[in-house]
Amino acid sequence: MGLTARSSGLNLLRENFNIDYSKKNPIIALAGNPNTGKSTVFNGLTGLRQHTGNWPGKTVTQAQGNFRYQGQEFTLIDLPGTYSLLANSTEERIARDFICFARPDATIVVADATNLERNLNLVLQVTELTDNVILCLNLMDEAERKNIKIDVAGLKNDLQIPVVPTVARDGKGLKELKNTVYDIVNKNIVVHPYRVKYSPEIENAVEELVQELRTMLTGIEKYINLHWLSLRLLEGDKTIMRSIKDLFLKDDSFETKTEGVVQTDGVNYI
Ligand SMILES: Nc1nc2c(ncn2[C@@H]2O[C@H](COP(=O)(O)OP(=O)(O)OP(=O)(O)O)[C@@H](O)[C@H]2O)c(=O)[nH]1
Ligand SMILES: [Mg+2]
Repeated sequence: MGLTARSSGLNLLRENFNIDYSKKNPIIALAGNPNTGKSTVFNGLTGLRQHTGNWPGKTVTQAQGNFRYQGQEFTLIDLPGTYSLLANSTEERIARDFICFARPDATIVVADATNLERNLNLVLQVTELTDNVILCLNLMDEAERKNIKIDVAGLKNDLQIPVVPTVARDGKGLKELKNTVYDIVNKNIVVHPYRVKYSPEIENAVEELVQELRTMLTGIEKYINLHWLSLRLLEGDKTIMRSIKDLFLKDDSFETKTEGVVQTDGVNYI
């Protein structure tokens, strides 16, 4: 099955998320656990040039703003604070769908440097979905106060993504953050994040499913990482196919065809 006219371009997909795409700015998403300083980073980067509304069809607030760096303008989207992208709540589904389908040009994950282990969970989930991820290690002053020492170079090396330490409340590190966004968007830095490797059984099942999805949803790999989608289907995520259907497909035969592929364990994904 081919995709319908609704999905004939990335800009059309982005319109589903109320993104003002008229300026053709690169889109930068800001993700992170609750209370890590996302809004402080957002305000620090955008100043007063921001606009708030709701995510389409949801009561969750959406903030958008612009910032300039080296003569280029970027649009920043503040995603709801989430501990994961497993779509267990409205907030998680919004964040997941945005990164998955609006395909931001870069995603900044704001992490609490005093609570790195918990925060890295989300970082690994985001890097599973997209390459262009920047880890913003915020609250570095608090970490220092608590005598927590972070091996930033080691972290960067392990995750294979840019890591920028910040104290957003004091504006520290924000210029470096803008510089990193600029470099990624303009391909001065090419990011290939570390990805968790699963057992051969899982990787083989994923590969089979990727082939099936490629045939079933012609052209979808332009918009979504099929390896990631297959993993979600294998673990029984009931929301992802609904999101794909809402955003991409009008064809009613999709449900039947999808069931044929992914209903082997009796779970209905629609
Ligand atoms: N010490 C310190 N405090 C910070 C820093 N960045 C943000 N804060 C403070 O941390 C608190 C939470 O910041 P927010 O920007 O609201 O965090 P958030 O991630 O947007 O929070 P939610 O939207 O509720 O998830 C505020 O009191 C900020 O002033 C920092 O680098 N150092
Ligand atoms: Mg906030």
